[in-house]
Amino acid sequence: MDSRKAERVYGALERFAIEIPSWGFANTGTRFGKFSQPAAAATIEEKFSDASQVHRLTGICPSIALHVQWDLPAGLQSVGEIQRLARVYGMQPGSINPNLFQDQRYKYGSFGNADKSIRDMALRHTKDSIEIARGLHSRDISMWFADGSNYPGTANIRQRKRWFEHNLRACHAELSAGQRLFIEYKPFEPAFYHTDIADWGMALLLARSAGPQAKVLVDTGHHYLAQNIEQIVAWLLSEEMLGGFHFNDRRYADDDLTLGSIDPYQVFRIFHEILYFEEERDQRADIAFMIDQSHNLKGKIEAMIQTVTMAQMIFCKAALVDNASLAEARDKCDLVGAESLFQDAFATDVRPAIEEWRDSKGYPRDPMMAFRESGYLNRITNERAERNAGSVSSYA
Ligand code: PSV
Ligand code: MN
Repeated sequence: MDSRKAERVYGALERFAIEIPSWGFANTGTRFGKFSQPAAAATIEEKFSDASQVHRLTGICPSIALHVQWDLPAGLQSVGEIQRLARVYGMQPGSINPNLFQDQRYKYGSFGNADKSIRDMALRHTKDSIEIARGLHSRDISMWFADGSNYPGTANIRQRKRWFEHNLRACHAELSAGQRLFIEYKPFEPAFYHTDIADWGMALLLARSAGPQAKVLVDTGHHYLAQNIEQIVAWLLSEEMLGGFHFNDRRYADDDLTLGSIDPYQVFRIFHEILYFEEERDQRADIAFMIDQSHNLKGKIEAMIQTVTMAQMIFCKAALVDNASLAEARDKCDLVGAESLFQDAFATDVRPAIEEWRDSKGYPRDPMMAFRESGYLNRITNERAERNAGSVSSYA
């Protein structure tokens, strides 16, 4: 690799960080069954501990996303405990995710529920979550709604839109300066006829109506097959409405597969849109990179290490695209030339450069091998196996 390329990779490595989710370390499953893992985390302390291993070995995941109901069961009263764990494990609390989908009262929706008392309850929970975020110095509140309907004719779609607009405005009014409200979309599941926030256009309109600190969150698994996600990213960037990502890969729907396991080139194209935008503006895009995966079969910590190192590698490849030459090729309608710039960057082996960077920072050259040799997995398996055998707690 020539020195100009090495410099680009180094620059990418110096700035790349990605948030990992607490729920990626807990036992989860499919709706057909749960296969409990003996080493899975069951307490918030165990989740912090496991997440800190991923950061210790890679150096690129300093924060952990928290789901309020799962990780702060006492709500605001749990803030002190999270602060303590953050100190002990050297992990910052990251995005705060209100839970508006598990309580029995949300059977017919949260912000879209026809019952005002339930819409109000959902609003209260979100306001509490914003307060929790403030207490933890977390910048981002990430909203995902399961709201929708299963049968035609059963929901007043326009009325529900108004209810969403109303409550999201009320949430926005609670934000401190600097905080952000992310609105995530998803085409289907758990609702199978209509979902209130089904795509990026709906999320964008709701974010715009909520206020200037509301932005769209793109979960890569939340698209119809064959949808051009990097185009959505480019449009949101140009509208200054892209807040962050939930990265994961999928083959069919919201499969929560390891990032890059099915289509690494798509991740490359997404990263390239961001880096190109930044290069043109000569300014960093203010975007939160986050993982949203919970593994049913793979070992959870290993899967997370595999994910974040994959993200790092693809980000470096995307940084290799020579955007000046790309612009020239595009202007000349040199299609093969332009496409080759993508393909050559994607095909470049950046692993030796990444290993050198890790070495220079005191991180293991091979984080996965270092994890396997660390004995951590054996230790937590011994500590947790008996308890985990007795309970198959799950929420995904
Ligand atoms: C919903 O599928 C989702 O992507 C939301 O971000 C939730 O918070 C997360 O998954 C829970 O696993
Ligand atoms: Mn998500």
